[in-house]
Amino acid sequence: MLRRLLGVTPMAFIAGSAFAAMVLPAAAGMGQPSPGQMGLQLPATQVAAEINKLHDFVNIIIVAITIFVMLLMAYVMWRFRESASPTPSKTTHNTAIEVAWTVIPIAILVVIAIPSFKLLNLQYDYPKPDVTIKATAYQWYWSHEYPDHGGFSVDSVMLQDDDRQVMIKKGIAAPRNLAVDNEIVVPVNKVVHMLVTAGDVIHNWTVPSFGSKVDAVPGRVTATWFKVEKEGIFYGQCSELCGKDHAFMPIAVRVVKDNVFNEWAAALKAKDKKKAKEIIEKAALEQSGVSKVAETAAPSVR
Ligand SMILES: [Cu+2]
Repeated sequence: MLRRLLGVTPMAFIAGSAFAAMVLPAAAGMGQPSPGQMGLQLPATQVAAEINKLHDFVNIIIVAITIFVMLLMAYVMWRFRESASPTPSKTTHNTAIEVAWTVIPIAILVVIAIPSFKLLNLQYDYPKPDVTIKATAYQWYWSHEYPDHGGFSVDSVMLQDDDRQVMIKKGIAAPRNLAVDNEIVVPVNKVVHMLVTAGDVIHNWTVPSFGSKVDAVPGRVTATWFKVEKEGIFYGQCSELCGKDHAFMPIAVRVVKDNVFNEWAAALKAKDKKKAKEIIEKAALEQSGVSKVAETAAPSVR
């Protein structure tokens, strides 16, 4: 649609996209990408919010530097063209300018480094966990174990189209290449530590709206943490090229109220998979009204 509106040639599309990126508010999804999205997915954790802020801040600096260099080049080409300056200056050194073009870039890097280190500190300063989950990646699905809630584990395999239609008929959103058969569940506003490893090759546990992205390496345990501030469904994908089905091993995290999480965990601890599934479906149906509002409101939020 945007492509059709903005012009017929690729150049016009590129110019149009650049213009749109500058003037239109970013349209992003909460917990999943949205059509025509510009910018990052909407944040659901403090870490993701800080990542978005740093991204926007650095982008402003990049745009300002690019405009400055372009204007400077245009001015130099015009001011020192042959007809205006037939005998070129033989100047080779200018101490003031040389000091300026060394000191100013250093100052810009320091200005970027300060919020960047603050963000790194936030990401790696793990608060005390309320829930710990161990994620193991396999070719090509995820297994999540809850060691402090009875040690049960949940295997998540991507839903095929037929199975997605069954969910959609029930009124539960099941986006293509993102929906899985068994979602993992975490409580809202609780600190979750995600320990990540792999059983075969290197994968990567990523949920953009949480600001979480960590490699899953066989024989090693890496970690990330998140405290999700909103209920709903949050999707991510394996982000380390791992083989032919790399694009088809999504991660689906259902964020629910504390009591719903406890019921779900108790059901799985008692090996009652049917009841656990019913609890998730009930939560999904309750949340679907909420997520519809979030979807339509998304373009104007950022
Ligand atoms: Cu993978």
